[in-house]
Amino acid sequence: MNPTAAPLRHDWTVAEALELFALPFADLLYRAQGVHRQHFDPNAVQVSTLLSIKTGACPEDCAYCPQSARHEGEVEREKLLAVEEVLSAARTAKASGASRFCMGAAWRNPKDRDLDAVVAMVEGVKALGLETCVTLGMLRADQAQRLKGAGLDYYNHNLDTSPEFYGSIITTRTYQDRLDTLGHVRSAGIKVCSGGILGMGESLRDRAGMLVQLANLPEHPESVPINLLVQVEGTPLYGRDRLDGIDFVRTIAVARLLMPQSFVRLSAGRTDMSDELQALCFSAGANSIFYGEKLLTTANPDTDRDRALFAKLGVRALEIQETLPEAGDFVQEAPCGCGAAKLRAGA
Ligand code: SAM
Ligand code: DTB
Ligand code: SF4
Repeated sequence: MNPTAAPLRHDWTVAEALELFALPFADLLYRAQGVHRQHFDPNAVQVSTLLSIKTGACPEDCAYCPQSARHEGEVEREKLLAVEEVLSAARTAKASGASRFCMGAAWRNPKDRDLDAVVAMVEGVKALGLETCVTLGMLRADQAQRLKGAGLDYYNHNLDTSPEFYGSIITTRTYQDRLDTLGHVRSAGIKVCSGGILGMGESLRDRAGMLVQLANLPEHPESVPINLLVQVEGTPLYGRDRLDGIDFVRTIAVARLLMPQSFVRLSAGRTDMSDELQALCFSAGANSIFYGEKLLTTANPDTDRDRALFAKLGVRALEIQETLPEAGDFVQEAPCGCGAAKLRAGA
């Protein structure tokens, strides 16, 4: 993007990442924002909307997840939605100002007949003029190729944490399984969305370790979701100590420094964050959010609150105006007249 910027690195060490984490907060933010400004408009945020297309009854044992059949707190199960239901939700998301529609399924991996339906969903959502993302669990190489053929833009598959801490959170699939899926997605030519969760009881070294794993992939993921654990009653991680907000912002800043050209998504957990904490995250280099009142099964901030936050910060929603011909009406001037824009009022 920026020819004067330092070349991207794929040889980060955990020790180097820890040195960045240890910087005085103002110095870390200054450096992260400097790198952010080399590659991105600092006042523009990419906006995605999520839909759970198949909910609950998941055979995996991810300790954070309310959709695991192994936890008492499992959410109410729903079978795979009909294609038309998904497209109707995608139309609503588009009308509300999202530029990307992400569909999530509580599967260990998709069966080939499930993929027939997902292919139809991806084609339909794409035809609406939205970018498409799916998160379906582990993929084989041929399944990734099929999704690419359907026009899929992004595949979300998180590393979740460091290799060392991983075994205390998930035992039913390995870290290497996750890396293999990311390899299939990349080889198929689909953009990679991969990040993790903070606040699960991991150490600072684990946070550094996770970011180093992501940054040292052969190519940086185009999108890096940083989730704050949403604590759901009945899941094994319910009641863990809450992560300090400043530690969360530091992780966003280090993600920005290690992966300068990636979109860093301030992902799950915003409902529990103040506007001030979210503003710090944007200042540290976060430039993507989930927009809409539900994540997969848990709450996300009200759209009114997000529109007010964007307006207060002079932030505009990115991308739809670049990717969609009719997107000119998506943004409007912020009330201060400073030229910043906000999500369309009344959406
Ligand atoms: N089943 C597929 C999988 O695990 O790859 C796709 C759906 S899964 C819900 C997608 C991601 O959501 C997980 O990898 C995890 O990072 C995130 N997630 C799930 N539950 C969460 C929670 N309670 N808090 C924060 N993030 C969560
Ligand atoms: C990601 O990293 N976060 C999103 C998305 N990828 C699929 C999911 C968050 C889920 C939060 C818990 C829930 O709503 O069930
Ligand atoms: Fe299943 Fe995905 Fe939840 Fe793990 S994170 S239990 S794989 S839905």
